[in-house]
Amino acid sequence: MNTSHLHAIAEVFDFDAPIVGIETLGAGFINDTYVVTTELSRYILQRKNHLVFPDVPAMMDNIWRVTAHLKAKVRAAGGDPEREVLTVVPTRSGAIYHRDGDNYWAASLYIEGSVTHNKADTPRLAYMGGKGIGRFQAMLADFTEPLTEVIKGFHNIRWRFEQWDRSLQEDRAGRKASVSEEIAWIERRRSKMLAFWELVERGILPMRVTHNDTKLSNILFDERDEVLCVIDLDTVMTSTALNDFGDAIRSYTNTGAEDDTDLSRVSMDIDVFRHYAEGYLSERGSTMTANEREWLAFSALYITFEQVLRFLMDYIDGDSYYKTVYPTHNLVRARAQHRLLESMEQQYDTMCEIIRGLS
Ligand code: GN1
Ligand code: MG
Repeated sequence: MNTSHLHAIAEVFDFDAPIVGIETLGAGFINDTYVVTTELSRYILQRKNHLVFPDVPAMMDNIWRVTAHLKAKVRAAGGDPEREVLTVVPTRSGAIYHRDGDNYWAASLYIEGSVTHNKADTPRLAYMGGKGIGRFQAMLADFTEPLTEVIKGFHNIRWRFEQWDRSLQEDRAGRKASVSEEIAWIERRRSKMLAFWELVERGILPMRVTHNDTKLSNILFDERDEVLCVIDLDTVMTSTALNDFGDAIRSYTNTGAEDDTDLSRVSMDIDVFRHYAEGYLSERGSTMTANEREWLAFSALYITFEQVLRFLMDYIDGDSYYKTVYPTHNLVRARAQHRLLESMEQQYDTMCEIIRGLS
């Protein structure tokens, strides 16, 4: 993005002082993120990917309402709502996003002194991450307003299978024949995964406000590694809370990388699972139903399976969704996530025992 254009975009937002610099931050797969420094403070500026989020205004409205609810809770508990909850910064004309041609932009406060971690390499970090998401969900347990489903069927495996069947039929990039073994991984587990989603459809697992991208790096910690707040609220929606747990387990417990080329490095670290579950249940325990508790461990398998499907489907589609660095990147990701899934399947009984032991 051209620097002067970026400056012009940043000028639209209601920042506290003249802008002195703009730098790129991080490397998400979806949005482009910048840090804007003014003479007085710092802000986060993001170009929201409207190919992934077709209705950015509705997405920003979800974020606005959910953060307002969280801020009220934090205020009532005597906390600092500007540090413990993400704060959306409106434009000078009071809008919660800015549209520039085809692009949508949004800004938030940069929380000074906060740090993120990419890997839960200590038991305490895993525990604190679980607490962070557990608390987020507990504070939203009484949020009953409807939220827009910003990405249709995001963790709905029935919908993912519809997309999957269409992808295989179209075979847009001509890659299908080369991944028949991987396709079989998906098909073998189809009915089991659909059976889980049916519990959600039948109301046996309740619908709640969910974050939908609960990796460790989406939690800000303070200097003492206490949880400050949960960020990246783009995918906040109504779904089963179990998937927030499952997605965290998928990302926290992996002893390898999400796109590891060496599968011998990839497995689920059961100790990390235990610590995360302890932290999560310490905050959420009392707001969970018996059915949620019973299916908690399975949600890790479900979400990891979904990720194998999504990476593989994107490979088959010709890499149109995830940013990739090299041509087989999505295939490598799918294989590495499949290895993780197998490791979870092998340890599933132990995972269930751990959850029962914490009840
Ligand atoms: C995407 O861009 P990032 O890292 O926040 C994706 C998640 C995937 C993740 C895989 C909106 O998240 O669902 O789990 O990549 N987000 C969206 O690393 O599709
Ligand atoms: Mg995300």
